[in-house]
Amino acid sequence: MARRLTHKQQRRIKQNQQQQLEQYDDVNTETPNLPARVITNFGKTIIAELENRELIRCSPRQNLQQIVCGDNVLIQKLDNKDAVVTAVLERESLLKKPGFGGKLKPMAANIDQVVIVMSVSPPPNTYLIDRYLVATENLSASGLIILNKTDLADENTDLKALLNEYRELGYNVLPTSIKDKNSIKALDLALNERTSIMVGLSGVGKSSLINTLLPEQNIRVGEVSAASGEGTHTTTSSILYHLPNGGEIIDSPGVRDFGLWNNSAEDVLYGFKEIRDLAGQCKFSDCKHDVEPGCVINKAVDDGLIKQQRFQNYKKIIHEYT
Ligand SMILES: Nc1nc2c(ncn2[C@@H]2O[C@H](COP(=O)(O)OP(=O)(O)OP(=O)(O)O)[C@@H](O)[C@H]2O)c(=O)[nH]1
Ligand SMILES: [Mg+2]
Ligand SMILES: [Zn+2]
Repeated sequence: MARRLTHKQQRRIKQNQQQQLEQYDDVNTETPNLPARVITNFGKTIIAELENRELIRCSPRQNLQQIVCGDNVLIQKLDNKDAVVTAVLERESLLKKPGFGGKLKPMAANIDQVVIVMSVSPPPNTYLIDRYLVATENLSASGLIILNKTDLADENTDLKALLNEYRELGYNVLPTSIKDKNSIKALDLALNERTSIMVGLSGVGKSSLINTLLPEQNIRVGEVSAASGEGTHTTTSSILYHLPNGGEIIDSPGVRDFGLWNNSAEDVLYGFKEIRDLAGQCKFSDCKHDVEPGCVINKAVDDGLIKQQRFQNYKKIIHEYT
């Protein structure tokens, strides 16, 4: 569920913003500050949406933190086409992604569901799913796993095993195909009333799924890509779309490699919920869950309570990325 701010929180945020704004000489305090939502940005140019759904091109005021898709901001209009972002409202959550040199950079804000999109072909990669789930758990967001392009599955593809493994962990898992209307309906339902972001490798069908959900939204894709000068098919910046039944979906550029995420060991453990529930019960408080005697995690793997594959991915992520 999308969390709504209480009146008290809204008042506090407003007061903070006013104080922030008054520190800057370059901000015109006569012009009204209008609330807006960041739909997309390319470089320093931001496309924000006013409460009446009007889109406006903005540049950020100097010294503002990096603004991302999904941010709630205040803007001041310069004319009918352009505006300045004067403040970024407090974020409920911030999803980051690996940038160049292994540094994490902000990707999208105020997300409450991460939709991890995999496709039948090439086959899904549990290591990538688990890495996205680590990010999801640390955001306190829900995780939805999509297995797209089911129309390409042949009798040799064992979809059931993979779907069940994550369902048993409590994640919502949906097989989809842009050619199967019922699967798109199920996806629509799972996105209802939430702010979700689609993530996954390039080419798995994130944008296609959104286009199938929102066929009439092609116009906005055109608008935005014309403004950015990008004529290509592949998504190059995150874009937020409204869903007809309430809620929002953010399309994001697919990753081409697995990058470095630089999570801390605590974050990685927190990302594996069935493992974190048992950690702390090992004989040694600094147990690395390797060869130590009295390791509860290793026993749970032996007993089949923790899946071998998940434990291997946990160790791989701990070793490579911390
Ligand atoms: N057969 C089949 N093809 C699909 C399906 N969904 C998407 N595709 C195709 O997969 C290709 C890539 O789809 P995109 O939607 O651009 O993939 P993406 O995940 O948005 O890729 P990036 O923007 O690069 O991250 C396109 O040629 C789509 O037509 C599906 O359910 N079945
Ligand atoms: Mg795309
Ligand atoms: Zn242990």
